Amino acid sequence: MSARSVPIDLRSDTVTTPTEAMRRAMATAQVGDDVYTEDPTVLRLQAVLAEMTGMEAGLFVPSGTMSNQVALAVHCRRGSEVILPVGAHVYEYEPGAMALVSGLLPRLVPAPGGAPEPEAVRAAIRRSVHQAPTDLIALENTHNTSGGAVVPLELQRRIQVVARENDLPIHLDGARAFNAAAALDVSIAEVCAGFDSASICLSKGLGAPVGSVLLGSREFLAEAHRYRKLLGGGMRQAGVLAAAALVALENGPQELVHDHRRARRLAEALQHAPGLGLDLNSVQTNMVYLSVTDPSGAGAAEAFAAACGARGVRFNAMDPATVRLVTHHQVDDQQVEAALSVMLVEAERLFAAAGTARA
Ligand code: TLP
Repeated sequence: MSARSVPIDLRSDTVTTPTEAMRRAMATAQVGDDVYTEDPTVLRLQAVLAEMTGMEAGLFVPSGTMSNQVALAVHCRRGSEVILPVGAHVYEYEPGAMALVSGLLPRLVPAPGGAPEPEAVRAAIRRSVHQAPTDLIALENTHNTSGGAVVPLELQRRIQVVARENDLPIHLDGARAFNAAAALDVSIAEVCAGFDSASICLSKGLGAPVGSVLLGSREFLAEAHRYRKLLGGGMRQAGVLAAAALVALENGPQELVHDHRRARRLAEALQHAPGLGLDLNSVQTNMVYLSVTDPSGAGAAEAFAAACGARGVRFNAMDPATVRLVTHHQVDDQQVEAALSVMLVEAERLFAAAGTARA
């Protein structure tokens, strides 16, 4: 491996650092107090993203987690349920915020390809006096724990019909909606169409250092502004961050196909390695979820991640038997090849040799 390619960080697309162009934009950004809605750069970012997504307006927030949680807080009454796909980030990775902040319960619906069947969503809606009422349906596109799978737009529309028929709002966790748009070769507006609110992250594949934008109607966002403040997300001169996000929006979306190609390359090269397994169909964007088992059949994700990490190739164990690799614009083709050679050698060393010894 060349010195340039070490370390290679495949833990997440959140790990990117700001480019020179972003740093220049940050240094010269015009700013004001955003709690008073007086930061011109934040206002421009919100307007640009609202225009791109076809939503009425936007609100800049520090993170995707805050964006989702503010949306839930505005849409739902305390003690109600939110229908979510199994594995939804809102439930799995936002440390219980929906319960702690808004007093909400998740109603998880199986979602093998990233989104539930519309009829399963319909069946999950609660109305009886004996039950917590359903106040919201939320989808995630792309769906992280399904391997970054893209939810087909036609399926989104059918679930939106169920929401309308039941007078329920529907939210999109679009942390990686631009990846979905790139994979489907459609506009970001098409991915966001039909949702009452959508959360878009600038700090994932697009490469901005910080920030997400919550999109929706002006009325919805007026209330969201209050919850953002309540949660400590009033960032004052946030234009320095919005300036980087604007650069990310200019250059990031068209680059995502390269991240997707590189994830595919990783998946294809690793699929038959000892101890590793994956469903190639699930590799649709910039993520690769790999199963890792040692020769006894036990989960060995931590051991594999630690062995590769010690050689400069970093990725996360998501559970005892699964690791996740995520590509982003600061991992190039050469680094992908360098990462592969480390991973293939370590898989062979950890899993094939032990297998032979046991046989
Ligand atoms: N996801 C992170 C971790 O929290 C798991 C990652 O590395 O993938 N929605 C989705 C679908 C996400 O994947 C994430 C981040 C968020 C929301 C939250 O974004 P942040 O990290 O900005 O709060």
